[in-house]
Amino acid sequence: MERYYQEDIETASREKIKAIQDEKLVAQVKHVWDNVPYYRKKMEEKGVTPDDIKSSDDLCKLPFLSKADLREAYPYGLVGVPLKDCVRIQSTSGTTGKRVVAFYTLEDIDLWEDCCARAIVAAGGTDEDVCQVSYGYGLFTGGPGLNGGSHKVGCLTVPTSSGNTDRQIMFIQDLHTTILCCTPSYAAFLGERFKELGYGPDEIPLKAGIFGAEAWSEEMRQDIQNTLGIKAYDIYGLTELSGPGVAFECSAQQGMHINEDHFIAEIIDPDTEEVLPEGTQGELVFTAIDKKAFPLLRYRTRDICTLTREKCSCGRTHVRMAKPKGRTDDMLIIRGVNVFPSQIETVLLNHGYAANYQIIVGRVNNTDTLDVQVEMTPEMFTDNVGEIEARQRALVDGLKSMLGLKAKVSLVAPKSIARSEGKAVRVIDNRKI
Ligand code: DLL
Repeated sequence: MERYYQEDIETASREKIKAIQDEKLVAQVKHVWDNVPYYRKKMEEKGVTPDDIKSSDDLCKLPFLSKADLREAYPYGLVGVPLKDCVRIQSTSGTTGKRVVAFYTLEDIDLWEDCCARAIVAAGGTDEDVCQVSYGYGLFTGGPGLNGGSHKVGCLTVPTSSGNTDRQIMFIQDLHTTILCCTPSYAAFLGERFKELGYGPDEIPLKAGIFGAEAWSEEMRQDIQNTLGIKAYDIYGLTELSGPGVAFECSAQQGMHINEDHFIAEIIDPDTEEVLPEGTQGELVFTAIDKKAFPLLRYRTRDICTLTREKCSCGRTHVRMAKPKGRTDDMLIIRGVNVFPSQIETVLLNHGYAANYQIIVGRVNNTDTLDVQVEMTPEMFTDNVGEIEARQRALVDGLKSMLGLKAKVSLVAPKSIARSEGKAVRVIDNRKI
């Protein structure tokens, strides 16, 4: 039987969800207008006042916020409450430009942790479970968010943070950890290490994993599920909107339910900013309707995906988002063709490889080059040149039919591509240098 953390709201009728959103949005717009001059100015420029926002149907009248706004308003320009009411910040790793710094009141943290608790219960978690949180702790939201959710569910929480793989494995085995929370690439790495140590899936006490923070394919899910002997659940979120738990997967594993009592989701055309109908692929935009310290309205995530309100077998009524296909900013344009790393990953996993690969893009004589380095698994490792070449050719063909592009494929020895304890680095684009 399906269990819920907050059944009333998770299974509420669409009418009830809309009524909640309408009421919260109207109040949130007023809060932002009164307390965030940066956004008020944007509203004024668009000729919108809080009086124009009478329900969620009016959301489309509001201006968008983007990462550029966050940079411009850094660090305090989008904070909606006096700093004495903020109790914490979290921040992204920020590879380019300024980091994103998000602020929280105690109530904001409470609702964030509720979202994570919903995800843990949806993955089968109860107060009988041992939940190992192997996302990074500190500025990254993964560790603190899932840690808080795990407490709320009453799991015995093991805050290992990321890294130190053999210690992770020791705790899993000794404490009989049943739920593992980490990035999918780290879960795959833990799976490899378990295998090396001679543990089969039946000898690992884990039953579920809650994996997110980066894009991962269905094929990678199957792989992780098989090596660890678990059911693997996706979880989505971003620092700007609190962290993990904006959306989470249920037992149906058919998309992630967005916590619509806290976030309103829209899909827009990233070029025209036009709102697209349900089911159409585009950029995901979120409005936080009850977070007070960092109340972002119509925030453009750059994540590309689709939404569906089709009935879900788990009984939850909140809208579902598909696995994000990638980000507008990690979509590669190679010889004019749009390529998402996730498409390449799908081909590799379909050919029996693990998700240990690197995509290197370059430019020679004004033509883009696409180089895919893939690790052989220990089982397929060989020094027979003919066999390696045949395998490489098979991948070149597979990539050609998926992308319509000719790539160069190099098979490399097992373990030669660096592993990540957090988000994996898949793409090296030398064209930008
Ligand atoms: O990655 C929050 C998080 C922590 C989510 C732990 C899930 C688990 P940021 O570092 O701000 O926050 O990165 C947010 O990561 O816009 C997506 O591009 C990507 N992302 C997050 N979850 C998923 C997912 C955290 N399940 C950015 N699938 C987002 C695909 C994801 N991409």
